[in-house]
Amino acid sequence: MSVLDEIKENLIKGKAKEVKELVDKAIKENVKPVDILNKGLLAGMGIVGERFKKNEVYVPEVLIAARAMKSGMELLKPLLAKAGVQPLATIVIGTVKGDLHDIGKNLVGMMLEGAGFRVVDAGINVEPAKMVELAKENNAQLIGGSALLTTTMTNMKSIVEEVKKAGLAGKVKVMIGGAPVTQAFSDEIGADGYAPDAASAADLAKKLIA
Ligand code: B1M
Repeated sequence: MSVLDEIKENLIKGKAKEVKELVDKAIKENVKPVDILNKGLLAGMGIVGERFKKNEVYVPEVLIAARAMKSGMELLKPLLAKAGVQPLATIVIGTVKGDLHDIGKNLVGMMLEGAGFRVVDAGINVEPAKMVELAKENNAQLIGGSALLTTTMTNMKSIVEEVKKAGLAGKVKVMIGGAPVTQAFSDEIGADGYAPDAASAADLAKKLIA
């Protein structure tokens, strides 16, 4: 098995220590950092995402795999920056105003990172204007809002409105999700997309920037 396949397989199993050691080994063997990223780490995270979508693995397995990815990324990040490898795009994510639930939002962030995005996490209980401010500051192409309460999901509409107010409609796409959110609600408030789970959120983000 090649070192890249070993990285992929160990990441799928969530073996953080092994992933870090294997990334180190690959670097010492002069494997290109971009290949370690795409054919090792992101390939493994992609498989975890697909299994999560099919309910073959659950939240804990995804969290453990994401932790393994992070351990490998620690070594790889400076090399990728040196090699001029750019993330796919930047996305600002946050749980909407009034809402403190962040487990799903964090999972979405990890999947997005696993898919190659730069993620700016605005945290919980985020004012819609703050999301837009962060998008401007970070030159983000996407904003992702998460809501778990029927009473707070309505605040997603304010994000869409703030994006329009800032003259960024079409330039900064808004995607939304969370247990009470639906495609119909997304259409109703004029969001650019809805995803039912974290792996689909990464797919949607890729579609929205294509
Ligand atoms: Co709260 N809570 N909670 N809670 N809580 C729910 C959501 C609830 C359904 C429980 C219930 O009554 N059965 C209910 C909401 C009812 C409703 O509005 N319809 C509820 C309530 C009422 C409340 C309080 C009001 C309770 C109270 O104080 N009286 C209060 C509100 C606080 C506030 O936010 N202002 C509250 C508080 C809390 C805790 C703090 C105790 C804790 C949160 C801890 C934390 O997040 N750090 C908590 C929890 C844990 C839950 C439950 C049990 C679990 C939520 C969760 O993390 N799910 C929940 C009941 C349940 O769902 N069984 C409940 C796991 C997570 C992985 O799933 O977040 O759906 P989820 O994310 C998924 C997808 O939705 C999607 O991807 C994720 C992964 O696949 N997704 C996106 C999420 N965001 C996305 C964004 C995207 C795309 C996809 O694009 C950007």
